[in-house]
Amino acid sequence: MKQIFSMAIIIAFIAGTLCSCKTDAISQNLPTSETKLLTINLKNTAKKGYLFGQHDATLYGIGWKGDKERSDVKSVCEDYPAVISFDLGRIENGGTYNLDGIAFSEIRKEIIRHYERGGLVSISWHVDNPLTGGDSWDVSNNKVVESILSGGANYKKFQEWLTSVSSFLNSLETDNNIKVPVLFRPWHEHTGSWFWWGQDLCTTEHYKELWRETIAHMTKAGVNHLIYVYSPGGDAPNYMERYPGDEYIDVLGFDSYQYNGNDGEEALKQLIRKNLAFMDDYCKKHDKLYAITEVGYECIPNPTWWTDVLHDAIGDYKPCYVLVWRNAYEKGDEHYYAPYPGQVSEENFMTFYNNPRTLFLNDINNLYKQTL
Ligand code: BMA
Repeated sequence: MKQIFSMAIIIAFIAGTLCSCKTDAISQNLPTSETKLLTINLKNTAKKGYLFGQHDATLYGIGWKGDKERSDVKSVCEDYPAVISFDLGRIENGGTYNLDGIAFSEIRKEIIRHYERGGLVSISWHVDNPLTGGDSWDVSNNKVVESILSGGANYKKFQEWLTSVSSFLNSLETDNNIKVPVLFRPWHEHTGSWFWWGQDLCTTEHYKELWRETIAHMTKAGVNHLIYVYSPGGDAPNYMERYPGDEYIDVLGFDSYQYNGNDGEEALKQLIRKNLAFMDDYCKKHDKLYAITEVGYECIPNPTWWTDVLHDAIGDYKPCYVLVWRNAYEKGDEHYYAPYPGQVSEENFMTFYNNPRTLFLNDINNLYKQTL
């Protein structure tokens, strides 16, 4: 954190955006210097390799929950994932715990802690259905999005839900009053129809408006430490159809998983290559970053999956980060995406870890030191 912060000062100073501009920056909702720095660092690290990430990595793992300074990835390679993602689902109801049973106070602590280690943080939001009272996966009604946009019957309620999110985001502050920059990834996997904001559940215009109103709310609430991430899911032949626009999005991504056991390997590789090829081309032309925002093979039964499938599929493309989903503590050993000691892909994960193109926490801290 120290290195990052010092570098933030140097860069911000060079760009002439520091000191007396701080108050102005807040009133105009310009991104904080740390947020601008994060974008610069992501661009720089993407030239060298991709940051490895995992969802909820330090909150729990297989056979444990809530242990301090622990992560299954760390137990395997003695290093933390460079990126850790967290989810705010259920914060909208004023609840104490998120949809996976983790207290928001713990999530806040871990976010700040990971930033202080030098790591990056991403946040998704599996938000409940504001019209039916069901969860994110309740797709029983195709008027939900319309109902929460301005003019809709649930507009006010949804603005209050957004306030719960913006208040939480604004509370992500270190003891030195630095707001932790966040890769914010709402409304994900909308190209499928499994969430109430999905493809068949709203129109293109309503989906784009949902993004615009979300960002407008954040801006009004003074949330100026977000990097916005767009992440369609699955095959997404219509990847750009509902893209809100370059003025709203900083990072393009996609979510994709291996299904059908080892037979699904080729399908996943092709999907990864197809999406990376598209994003690489688009992002070069539009000066954007791209990432694999979620990927994985549940329970990783292929002992060489890390090198032979994931890394092989990524090839020479330059996503800035690649993130696998959670090691669910509450599902026995049936729902996990990173190895833990004794898991069949553990050894291969070490080969993956030792590849110079995969970047973990120690790598970013070393890279930033070199930059200084
Ligand atoms: C899904 C699964 C669920 C979980 C949700 C949000 O992919 O892992 O068990 O509730 O993500 O984390």
